[in-house]
Amino acid sequence: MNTIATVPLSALKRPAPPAQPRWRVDEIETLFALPLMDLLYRAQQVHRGHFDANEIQLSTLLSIKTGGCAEDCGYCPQSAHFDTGVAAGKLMPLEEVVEAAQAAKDQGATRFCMGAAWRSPKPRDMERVTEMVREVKALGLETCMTLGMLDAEQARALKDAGLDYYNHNLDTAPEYYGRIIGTRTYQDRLDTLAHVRNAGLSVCCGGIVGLGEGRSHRAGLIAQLANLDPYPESVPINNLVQVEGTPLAGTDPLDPFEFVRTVAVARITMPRAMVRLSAGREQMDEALQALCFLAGANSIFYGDKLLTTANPQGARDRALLDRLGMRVQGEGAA
Ligand code: SAM
Ligand code: DTB
Ligand code: SF4
Repeated sequence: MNTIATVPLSALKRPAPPAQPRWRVDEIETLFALPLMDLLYRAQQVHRGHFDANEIQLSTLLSIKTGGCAEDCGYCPQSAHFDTGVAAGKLMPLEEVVEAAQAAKDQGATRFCMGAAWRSPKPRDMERVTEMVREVKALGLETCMTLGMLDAEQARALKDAGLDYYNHNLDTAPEYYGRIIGTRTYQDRLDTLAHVRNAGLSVCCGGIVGLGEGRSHRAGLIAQLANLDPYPESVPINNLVQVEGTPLAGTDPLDPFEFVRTVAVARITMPRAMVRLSAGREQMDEALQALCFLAGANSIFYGDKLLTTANPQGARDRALLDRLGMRVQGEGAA
């Protein structure tokens, strides 16, 4: 008797890997509510279980297409919906991108992230950005892009060109999202993330705080990120940089300790992720940045500019890491 024919197809499949434990929002709120010293202690324990706690990764960011974006993200100086003084530019020529990548490498960056202010790339754009990935990769740098929404085919094309990471943020909790962005839905973002994951790219996905949201929304954002299966390899935590002309300019700034808590909770719930202390460092003093590292942040954007706003000067970052006795990933002592 042919046993195969009588066994249901599902029984022939390999057993599914154990499901990643899901975080409930209330469990994450409980973490947020811990006394700060207890929260930092737990975050350090998790951090040291997976990383060298004295090592920081440097990523450099380049805006390859600035301003004039069709989306209406309420925090963003590059949206065409707001008058912020950021001029709409064209896609940067390949040679300039490669030059900037080489300069970043010379300064110690190991990852080069290219960002474009698009709703999503057009076919002509895809030809040009895949060429950029090939050339930057050939310099020996890890590559990351953030170009807006992708479909499955675009994600595969970027993977085929050699892209390592794709950055696409969930930004905030689903319940608060509609207050900030009207032109693309939360589900649109989840769909792009699924295409990126299915194409075999590593996922860089985080959010932004200081939008006037409450702690429950910050916990909701972390729950969304931590419950992605698998959770992102890289998690940027941005603190709102208030830009005149955006609807969010004038928002009450977030308590700095609440920012530190958000980093710590991201570390605890996503133990193996690189947690990146992203936008907002220029507005933080050095002691606060050190607290973020203690909370488990282990990556920063390095270079004088983010996309359109200021970032600390490279020399200042080097001096800070030196004072903290921290090393740069891929180098000797800082
Ligand atoms: N246009 C692409 C997109 O949104 O998909 C990629 C670039 S966009 C600038 C990447 C992220 O930067 C946003 O999701 C947001 O979290 C962060 N960001 C943008 N403007 C910011 C600001 N003023 N302050 C802090 N973070 C900001
Ligand atoms: C991310 O989460 N933060 C970076 C990167 N991904 C592309 C961008 C920060 C932008 C800050 C505002 C600006 O400089 O325009
Ligand atoms: Fe456009 Fe990205 Fe800015 Fe939103 S965050 S307006 S999609 S550049």
